Amino acid sequence: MRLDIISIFPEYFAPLDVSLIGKARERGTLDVRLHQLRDWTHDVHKTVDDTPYGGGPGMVMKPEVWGEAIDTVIGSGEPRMIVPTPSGRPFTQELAQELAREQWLLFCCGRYEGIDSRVMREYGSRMRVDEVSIGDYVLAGGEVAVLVMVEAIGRLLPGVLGNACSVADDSFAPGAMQNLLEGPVYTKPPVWRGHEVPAVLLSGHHGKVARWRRDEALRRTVANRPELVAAMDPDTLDKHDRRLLDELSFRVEPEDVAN
Ligand code: 6GU
Repeated sequence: MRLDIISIFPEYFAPLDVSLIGKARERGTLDVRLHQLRDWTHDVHKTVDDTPYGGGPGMVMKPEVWGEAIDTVIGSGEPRMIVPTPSGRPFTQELAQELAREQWLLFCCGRYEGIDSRVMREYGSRMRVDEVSIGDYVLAGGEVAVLVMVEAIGRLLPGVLGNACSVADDSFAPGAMQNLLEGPVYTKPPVWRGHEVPAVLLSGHHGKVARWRRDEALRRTVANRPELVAAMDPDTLDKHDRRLLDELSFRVEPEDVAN
């Protein structure tokens, strides 16, 4: 996969040199190219922003600079363009999987109040452009959001993770334990500072381990993300699930209701 990133702070992307993503780049699975937006300015101050039309606080990134930068980076190609912004569509595991199937992604990092909207309009008529948010909070710029997205996408590329199963097992992977967060995990030693590993995990009883894991996943999801439990298809809840949810005082639609 080719991945271009245009930013006024390309230094933000130093973490892409290390770990899984760094290895993927060394192997050629990922071809990451960083670009300094200011290289496409023409004034001595290398100005990338200006005051917003209509007034209001902050500064808006100028369209001409972005246009020249994007034209040069893409040439006659048509990457999928991603613009990180808190006003974008949510970045989810599903979107990460969709983007991991693309051959070429271009990330355009805004700072200040964002990029002049005509840039997204202009390129939106030539290629797929998505404004994407990584969550309901405001960052100072899109760089960290792009790091998040590149890591989420990169680990899905064939051969990037050592263990193919660990991707399928992810909390939000379709077909994992549907809609449930992953429960707690343990390794050796069996007792650490007086804290024991749950005995069932040492029992070698695969059925009991699976049931215990589902219970823990349900408990954790009720505690941390109750809306995910509320959104579960009630038909996917067995008797044991229902009893556990009842113990946790989590209300679910009763079984066998005549429609
Ligand atoms: Cl993608 N950018 C910025 N600046 N803030 C954010 C965001 C993106 N996603 C959540 N907050």
